[in-house]
Amino acid sequence: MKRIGTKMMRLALAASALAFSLPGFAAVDRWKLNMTPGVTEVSQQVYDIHMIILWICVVIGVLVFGAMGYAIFKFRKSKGAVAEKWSHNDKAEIVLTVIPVLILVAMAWPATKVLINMADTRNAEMTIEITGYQWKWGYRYVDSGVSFISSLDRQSDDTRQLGSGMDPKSVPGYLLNVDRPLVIPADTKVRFVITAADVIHAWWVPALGWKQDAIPGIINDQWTLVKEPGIYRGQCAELCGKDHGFMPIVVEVKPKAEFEQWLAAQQAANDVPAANIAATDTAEPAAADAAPTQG
Ligand SMILES: [Cu+2]
Repeated sequence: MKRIGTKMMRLALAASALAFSLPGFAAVDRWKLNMTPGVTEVSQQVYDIHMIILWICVVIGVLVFGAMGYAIFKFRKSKGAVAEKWSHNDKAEIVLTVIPVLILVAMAWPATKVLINMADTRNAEMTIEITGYQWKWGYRYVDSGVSFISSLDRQSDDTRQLGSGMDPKSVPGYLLNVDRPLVIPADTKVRFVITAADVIHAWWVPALGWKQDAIPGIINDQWTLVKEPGIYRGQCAELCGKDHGFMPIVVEVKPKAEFEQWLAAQQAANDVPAANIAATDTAEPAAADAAPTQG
């Protein structure tokens, strides 16, 4: 048991050393154990709630374990302590029920407020449809008809093949880059409608503060508003088959004007009437060796 534990520990350390030693990804802090505050108002609210609840738990933990420790050391048998005989105390039961209920309500109140805000996709300025496939993401800009597939970048994909002879350390952003990132405008409320074409996936970019299941036959929605341009990364977060670990997400947030230029260029390159795009999207073939139902 101990040997397995040590082995697992070594594997985990090796994996994290590899993940965090990538050139160009120095921003990933090796010892950052806490949640990220993210880059949106929602992600900041989620972070704030996480911190409030964490500190409430710390205070409760200190009080409970402190009282336990005190009782254990102060009233030990070797010091001549004798257990008192009592079975019931109404006052204690009421106090110990009411206090936790009040704490729970105090925590649920702000959490529910953030959840309601997260679910409010009204007044979005644009809509993007996200479709999960084994093992890539489809993006469709509903208002303009632009659509494309975003898969693991070629260099990572070649390198990861068994016996490729290529060194993952030499690939910048190994397994984190895609061939075509999702591009969204800064300072714009973007609504996402999220679904899947084969099995359950989940679209997750931690900096946006939420994770949403992509389920065949069901459309979930979410929204974001990123103030600052930048590149934000994520992963499929629902085990979806053998290449689940090879369908990263890259979101590129461009200044509004630059985004408009980009979109116009895509429209010109796509040159497909909007009606046809939906049809080509769903015609995306699922891999034959896909896991049948497991999400
Ligand atoms: Cu997936």
